[in-house]
Amino acid sequence: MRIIYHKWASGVLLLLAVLPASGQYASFCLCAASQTSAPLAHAASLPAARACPPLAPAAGDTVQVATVQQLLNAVNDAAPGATILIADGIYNLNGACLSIITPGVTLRSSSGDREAVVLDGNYITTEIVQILASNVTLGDLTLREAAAHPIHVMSSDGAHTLNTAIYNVHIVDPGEQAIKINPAAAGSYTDDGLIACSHIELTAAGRLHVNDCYTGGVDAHQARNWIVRDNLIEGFWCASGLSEHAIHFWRSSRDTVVERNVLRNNARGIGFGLVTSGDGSIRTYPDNPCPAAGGAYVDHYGGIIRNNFVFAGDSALFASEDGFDSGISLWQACGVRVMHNTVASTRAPSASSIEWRFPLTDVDLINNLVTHDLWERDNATASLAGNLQHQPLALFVNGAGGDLHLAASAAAAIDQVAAPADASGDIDCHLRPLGEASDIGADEYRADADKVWSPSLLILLID
Ligand SMILES: [Ca+2]
Ligand SMILES: [Ca+2]
Repeated sequence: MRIIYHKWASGVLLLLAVLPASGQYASFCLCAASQTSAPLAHAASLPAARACPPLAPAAGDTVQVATVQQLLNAVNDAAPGATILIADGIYNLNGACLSIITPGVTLRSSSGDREAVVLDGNYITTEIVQILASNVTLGDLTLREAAAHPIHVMSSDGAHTLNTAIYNVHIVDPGEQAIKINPAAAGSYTDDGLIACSHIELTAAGRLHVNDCYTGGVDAHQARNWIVRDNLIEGFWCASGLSEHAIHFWRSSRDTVVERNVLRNNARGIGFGLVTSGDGSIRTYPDNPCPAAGGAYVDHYGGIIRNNFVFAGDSALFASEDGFDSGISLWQACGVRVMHNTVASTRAPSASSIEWRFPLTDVDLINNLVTHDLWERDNATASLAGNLQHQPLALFVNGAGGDLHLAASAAAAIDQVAAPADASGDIDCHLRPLGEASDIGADEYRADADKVWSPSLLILLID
């Protein structure tokens, strides 16, 4: 096990991340080095420091590839545990699909620069990477223009697919959903995955290639224990039709953690659950995680949504058929905790900033800050504390542009609440509380936020 500490400016050492020997990044880190990839035009809206250290150097069996054919051969012939290092360049797949059926395979750029290795489907390749084995890692890559799902995580007959890690990946213009997570065989599931530090986007050019608005960011069915953190996901909407969410776990998924993501200009931000009937596609859990349901169908069990920025401000999104629908939606979601999120839009959503819907939905909604409605629908239940709704964009550093950090003048939100123990760090990994009390929403205000994190890292290795 590797433990990373970060040296705080004051000299205090904070526990940042605990990395299991498998390389899977745990979620309870407070923070680590900032992202090093190319700056984005709207970088100001991103957290000041994210829990995104570089992947550890490749170890063990490694294979270097520099052509599409070498890449295909390496994937098809990989030994368990092998790392495939891809040389910088653009790889026009022209129909080829990388189907990983060997456990423990890592597919990553040799340089570590995710923008320097582009696997391009050119809308000819349907799925760029299929993951059908456990302990597979994709890292430091760009995947663009898949005709269907650029990444498809699936179980196989008689075997679960566990511990998928998708880390520092840039996905551009998926023809369908960017990351699809599916049980492809009855009784076998795709659990315990991680999607982190990645940028997933649908651009105006890519939007023209989406059919019947079958698109979205991350879409998971019957999946358990996934962590989706520190990602930027943007642009998932259609001129006609309602896009899937930027992040959606449903069809009896369970215990998803969604944290510190920045979601911009998506028709729907985060969704736990959607439907009230499994339609024959039901995963049951023997420990009965929602006794109140009495055995009736639940579309998402448990889980945490915390410290996310969800923003909509694109006039083209608002002008589209369905507009900006909702920031966070809990539909037939039993036992979810929704804490310290900020949802802001420059115009009213079609539905709500945050909503909880259907009788088996039972939500803890704590210390969230939104510009429009918190909406209880169709006999759902919520335990509400510390939330602020109908707030002006003036509370934020740049409310019109989507930097949802609190402005110094945001007295309505600053030092107003106590944070729950399971929301002790904010979207920038600032520990709560700063000042006299914790602040409402995803940002804990700090006047000198840029100076909090020293660039020096102290790394301790403990076997
Ligand atoms: Ca405070
Ligand atoms: Ca902060």
